[in-house]
Amino acid sequence: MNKMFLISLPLSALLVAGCVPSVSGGMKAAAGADLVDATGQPAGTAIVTESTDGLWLDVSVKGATAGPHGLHVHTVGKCEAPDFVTAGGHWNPTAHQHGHKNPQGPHAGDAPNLIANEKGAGRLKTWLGAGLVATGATPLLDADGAAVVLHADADDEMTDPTGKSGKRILCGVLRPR
Ligand SMILES: [Cu+2]
Repeated sequence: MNKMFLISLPLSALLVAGCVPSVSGGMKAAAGADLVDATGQPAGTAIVTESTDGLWLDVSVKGATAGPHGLHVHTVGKCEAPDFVTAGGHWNPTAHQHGHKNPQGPHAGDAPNLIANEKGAGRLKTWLGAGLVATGATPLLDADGAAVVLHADADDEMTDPTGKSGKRILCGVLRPR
């Protein structure tokens, strides 16, 4: 067997994979948010990436209770503690109902549950669907912006309009990056 071939194959695969976003220019971090809790303390970050296949959301949190938490992009970029009601409902430019398990769903801002570990930390990366951050007919960052919200309870991904995910415990205003 050719040893060089064995060694070079994974390296070249890595290089190709690593080069695709920068070469194509198809992916870029287009918006980001610093999440805060009800007392205003930093509690995580969110990044929205715009790609040729739509929008990706990558959220990292800390200080949550262990277990599943509803996670959504909400339609107003305003996070007033302690209840974050100012963030409005879920971002829903296509006028669908809530939840990936809802036949009439989902909202564009619906994400799967984020699972926090025993230390209260969790990360979730998910595809939000087709969409654009700042351009097009219904951009994510429209006049009143958008926010990322983590809830106290699990999202049943079915019940319109909230998924019964309970109180809003973390919130972050999405801003262009
Ligand atoms: Cu929500």
